[in-house]
Amino acid sequence: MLQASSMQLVTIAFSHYNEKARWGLDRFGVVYRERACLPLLHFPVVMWTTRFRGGRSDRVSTRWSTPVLITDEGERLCDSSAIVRYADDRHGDEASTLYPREHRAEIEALEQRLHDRMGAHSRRVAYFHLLPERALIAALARNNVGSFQAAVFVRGLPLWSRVLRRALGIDRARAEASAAKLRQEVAQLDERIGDRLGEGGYLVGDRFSAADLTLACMLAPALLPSQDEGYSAYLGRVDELPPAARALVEEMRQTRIGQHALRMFAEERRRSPP
Ligand SMILES: N[C@@H](CCC(=O)N[C@@H](CS)C(=O)NCC(=O)O)C(=O)O
Repeated sequence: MLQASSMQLVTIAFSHYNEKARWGLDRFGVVYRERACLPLLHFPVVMWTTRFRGGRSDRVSTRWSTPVLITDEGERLCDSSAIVRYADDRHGDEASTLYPREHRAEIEALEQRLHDRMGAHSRRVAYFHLLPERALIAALARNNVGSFQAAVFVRGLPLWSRVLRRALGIDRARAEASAAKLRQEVAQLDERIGDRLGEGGYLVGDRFSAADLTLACMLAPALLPSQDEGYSAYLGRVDELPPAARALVEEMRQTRIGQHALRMFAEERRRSPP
């Protein structure tokens, strides 16, 4: 049988869906090798790794999306939630599980809602502001993947940028609508559970769960947590953002939901083994 260290995780390195998978694996000490890609350059790697079978497309991604985990038993998991659940089923126990039995249904419902409603909107807003900023995209590439891949991406930026805009529906009108949906989602969550979050509370029940992990990741493109703050890839620096993006990030960081997400990175992400 193959060793645990032969597990392979194909990622778009800076993506929040991929951070979710890494967090789930790291939390339970699962050893894996990451093949970090940049958007669009991930296609051949995912095709090859899945032997052209891919996963399933969903509301926010194609069937060739990342993360993809190839387990030590050759199983292919092509979805971030499935990867977190895999790590949890395999290594979690009653004390460490991210899906405590008594709250499982509520946690899974929240996980799905955040995936669908928050993840795609925070991504669109982030791309809308970053794609015109060649220097920021170059830094994103160079700080997350090897120099050859980064150079290919930066060289082809006008082309990748056009393809990404079309594929993800990135234009001013839709980015503004996404920012509004993000604010609305944050406000609704705040109304529902904001009071519980101060003083060290959690989204569901009284301990850290997959709901907190998912919220932190799905909101990350609008919070831009640094590696010192706990995010495991480079997302860029808040003080280098163009003014409109910086204002949104600062606004999101000040909400109770944003504060909670940052606290989860600080307290729960950094504790995980590298
Ligand atoms: N449902 C998927 C969504 C993943 C997703 O959207 N991944 C993006 C990363 S930002 C991706 O790889 N997009 C490229 C594609 O869809 O081909 C999950 O949670 O794993």
